[in-house]
Amino acid sequence: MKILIPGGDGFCGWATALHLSARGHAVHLVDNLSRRKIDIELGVDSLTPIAPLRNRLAAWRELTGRQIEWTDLDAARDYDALERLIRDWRPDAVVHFAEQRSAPYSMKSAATKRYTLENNLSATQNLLCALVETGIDAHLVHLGTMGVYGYGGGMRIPEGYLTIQAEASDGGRLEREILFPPDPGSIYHMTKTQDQLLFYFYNKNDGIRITDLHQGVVWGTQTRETRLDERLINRFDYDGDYGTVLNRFLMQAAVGYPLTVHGSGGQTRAFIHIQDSVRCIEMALTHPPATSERVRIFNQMTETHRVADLARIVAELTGAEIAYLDNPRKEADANDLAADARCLIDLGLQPTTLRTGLLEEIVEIGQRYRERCDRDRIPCTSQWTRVPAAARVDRR
Ligand code: NAD
Ligand code: USQ
Repeated sequence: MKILIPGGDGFCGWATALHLSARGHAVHLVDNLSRRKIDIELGVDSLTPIAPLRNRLAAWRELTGRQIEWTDLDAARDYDALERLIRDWRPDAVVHFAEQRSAPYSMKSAATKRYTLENNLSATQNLLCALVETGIDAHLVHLGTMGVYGYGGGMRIPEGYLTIQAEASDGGRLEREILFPPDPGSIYHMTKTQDQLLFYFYNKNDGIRITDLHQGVVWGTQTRETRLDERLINRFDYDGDYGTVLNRFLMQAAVGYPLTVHGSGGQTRAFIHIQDSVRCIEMALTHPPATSERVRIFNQMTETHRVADLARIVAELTGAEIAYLDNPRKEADANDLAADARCLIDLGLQPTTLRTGLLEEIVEIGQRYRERCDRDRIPCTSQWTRVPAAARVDRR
């Protein structure tokens, strides 16, 4: 297959690009390096020493003989160049990672709220528009988030669609499947709920074939391919804006920093290892929806855990201390989370579990690169609201 990968220099995109290239697919990245530029803006850096993208690509070619191409363009703003690229290169599939993906960054300021919304929705709209205009029948695979569901609000979460019963116009009863009601918890998560409506519309109106992968928090760093050489190493975000919870705990344990649990740690979230994430994307690509099929939605997750339990597991493994901090976010202090995730298992996924991968991650990444950690960048400083915690109304 010829696979275009917008966002292919990022954490999930880079690992996916190498995984697909190793399996013989022709891969072409689109990335404007905005993520590396945000690191500079925030004064932070990946814990792992990531090579410049050109060096990464040259190393991959030198080690494997396989060539990955890259076009440096902004998928949200350079529409004409994007359309031209799609028309000329004629991809069979597009795997879309090109969005601003940090919830805390999206809540930092008016500028980051506006950037996140404009960047994410325009990138998605531009890709869909370019597929329509060029008439190229590529399968669009999008990386969405479990956060679109608001973590269920006590209901078991289906894979995208909820069956409802309603009164019919003739007074009888009817049954319908509708998109699960969106309930975003940040501007970033809201952009993903709005992406869903764009997909619904372009699929209905133009017959674009789309798979939306509602992914949980990704943990781990390396895959089989990124391990081949240090020039291929994947990024590892640990700072208060981009670091995700489990990877932060692993790094904090390695550098002797008390594990930063928000509130009581009763928040339950879905998780998946980066190696499983790239396999799931490959399976979605090799099982495309039929031409007339509605948007296909898979929940891309393998386990659910409470934040406090993750901290306890990491503390037991390493002897780390746990700190319970005021929660900078506006989110339920505790929630249950039960979600269907059969589709990818039925396609053959054999998950990496937390128990098997944690220690390896602490040693291979956390301890190896601990000198690169800037402890001042660990605290989460992005506040969801200016309303004091005691005066907040929590609807969930
Ligand atoms: P990332 O920030 O590491 O990578 C995103 C990449 O997209 C970066 O290389 C960035 O430069 C590029 N990009 C952003 N906007 C662009 C634009 N307008 N034009 C061209 N390139 C652009 O993020 P990630 O962790 O790899 O996440 C990738 C996708 O997966 C995101 O859409 C995210 O919402 C989703 N996701 C990530 C996680 C996770 O835990 N990391 C979990 C669930 C879903
Ligand atoms: N948390 C802590 N301590 C920390 C960091 C986070 O307790 O040091 C808590 C948060 O308050 C939250 C939970 O851990 O309750 C998850 O936070 P996170 O930063 O790991 O994840 P989140 O902000 O939801 O975003 C990440 C990715 C995003 C993806 C999402 C999947 O950045 O791109 O969409 O995970 S999901 O969580 O399923 O919506």
